[in-house]
Amino acid sequence: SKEIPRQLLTGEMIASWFKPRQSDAHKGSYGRVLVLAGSRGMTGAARMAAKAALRAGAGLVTLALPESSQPEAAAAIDEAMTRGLPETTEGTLAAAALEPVLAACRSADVLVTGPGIGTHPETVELIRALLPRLTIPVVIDADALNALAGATDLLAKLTVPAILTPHPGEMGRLLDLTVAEVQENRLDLARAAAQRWNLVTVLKGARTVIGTPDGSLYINPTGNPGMATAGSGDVLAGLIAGLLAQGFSPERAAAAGVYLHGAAGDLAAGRLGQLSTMAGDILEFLPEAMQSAL
Ligand code: NPW
Ligand code: AMP
Ligand code: MG
Repeated sequence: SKEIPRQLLTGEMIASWFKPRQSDAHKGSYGRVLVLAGSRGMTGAARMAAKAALRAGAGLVTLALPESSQPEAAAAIDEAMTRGLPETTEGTLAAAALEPVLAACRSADVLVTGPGIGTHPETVELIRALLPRLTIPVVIDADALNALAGATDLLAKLTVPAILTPHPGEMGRLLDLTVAEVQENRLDLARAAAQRWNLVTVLKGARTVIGTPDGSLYINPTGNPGMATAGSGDVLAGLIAGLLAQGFSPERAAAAGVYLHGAAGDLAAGRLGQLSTMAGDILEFLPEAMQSAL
């Protein structure tokens, strides 16, 4: 893969993509993010994605989750609006959530979905029915990626810009490869997926690789193994969605999100140590990471 053009992300590159806020800006100027995430027992993933979208600077964030989890989610996050959706007896998103989700999408600029939704067959059905009907850009993470395993033809049917954020396990499920096979071929696979499905593919892990539909690749130098901790990826998905909602192109939202997420993880590990770093700490250090990069 020596001949593949690739670029190492730099702080200067990222900084040049951010524009100062207009003095007459209002929250409507910075986009509305709909976070479709969470299920009974995994509401933390949903909250962290929502908080990351807010930290990224999105104007309005709505967290939509199974109705029995709504009170708990609402109590733990002040800034996001919440919305309860039809659920299965197991407290996961039901297939009947499709119309309410499409309605919520009509008042959003970006959707991020997958963190903590689980793999209930009805949830899988919902995600598979939803994606082809979307009219807003989407970040597809975690169990929304798993819902596409064996149904990747749906990705070719997307009519909106999309960003996939698989870890090596999720990438393996999508492509029917082992984790080892994914890791041996990270650059080629990220690029091939991006080109095949005409979307941005963020293949996570040490040195995250970002493939774009035009065939170019970015490699991220930030981050550390302290970020191999529960919820780390959920923060990244929300962060990218928050940037997308503010008008970043999918390529730049993905690249800037990955870079800043790693930079926040590096600050957290510097202060707290790699062992003790938690995903919530990545969220806490995001402002400092953004201020030092920008
Ligand atoms: P192994 O174990 O090494 O063989 P899953 P998940 C592999 C939610 N969460 N390098 C790994 O392989 C998420 O949002 C909720 C190599 C293993 O097979 C999801 O919805 C939280 N391999 C759901 O949980 C906090 C790697 O992938 C597999 C790799 C399940 O997500 C936690 C594990 O992946 C969590 O975020 C790497 N860098 N990374 C909450 N508080 O609510 C992964 N693998 O089975 O998709 O499980 O990622 O934990
Ligand atoms: P997830 O597995 O979805 O929670 O995502 C994990 C996040 O942590 C991704 O953004 C990874 O790139 C990041 N991460 C995990 N392990 C490492 C590592 N060894 N070095 C740098 N970043 C990592
Ligand atoms: Mg994840």
